[in-house]
Amino acid sequence: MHDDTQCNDTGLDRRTAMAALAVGSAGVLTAGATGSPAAASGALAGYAVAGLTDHDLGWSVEDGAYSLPELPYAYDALEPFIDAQTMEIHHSKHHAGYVRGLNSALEQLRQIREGSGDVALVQHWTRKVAFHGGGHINHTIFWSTMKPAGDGGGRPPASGPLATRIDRDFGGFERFLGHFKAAAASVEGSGWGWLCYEPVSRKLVVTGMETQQNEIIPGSTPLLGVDVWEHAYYLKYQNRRSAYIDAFLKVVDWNAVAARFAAAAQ
Ligand code: MN3
Repeated sequence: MHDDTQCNDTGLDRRTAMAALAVGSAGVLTAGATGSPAAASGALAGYAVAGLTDHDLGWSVEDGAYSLPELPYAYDALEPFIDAQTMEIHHSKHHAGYVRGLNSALEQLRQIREGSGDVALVQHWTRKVAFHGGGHINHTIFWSTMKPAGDGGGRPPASGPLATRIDRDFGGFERFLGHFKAAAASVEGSGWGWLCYEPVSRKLVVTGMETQQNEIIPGSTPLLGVDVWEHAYYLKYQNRRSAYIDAFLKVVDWNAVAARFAAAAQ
């Protein structure tokens, strides 16, 4: 298994990475915590974050830091598809670790700007912001696009703009599912499978993501992601990643995905 503190190889500069985290909310990260200008738009490691608020991300202006947002349901709510023990560890340990890592990296960059930190480590801490910031955002989206199967989770969109667009861009929902599952299953090592909205071509796209931020089309907006890090499924599914992906699809909140699409495609 991979640990949550690994670095990555993204080439973002500090300003880009930090500005990116401000997207979709009123100056999250940049304004209070760091003194950097908040960006009106941008991209964290290649994707734009539409529809997430300060509250969603646990941002506190007073503290100048993030906190772990609560789940919108109980740890056992997604049983039997996602087991309670995995959910609890995933949220309270792994997601919490990304929040801690993000706050720590931002604090280090602040100290560098104020002259008490080691300027030679700007690239290192910038990469940590991209990695842990990506982890925080990805998991926040992940939790918010699942719901219990008994409460409508897993029910595909029967109609509406998202259903229409999936038909147009993928040739039907089943073809989309095949593409999405293959992309997620074939991520090498730790990463994610995503359905994104790509604003230049104005199309839905499916892509794999390496670790928490790499290999995403720049500027695309994540709509639905499946976490395929082993910590997301190994307790229940061991090496059977595809079985876990099938189970995940039983608890997708397609109404939430449709809302994210509506916000992204405006
Ligand atoms: Mn995870």
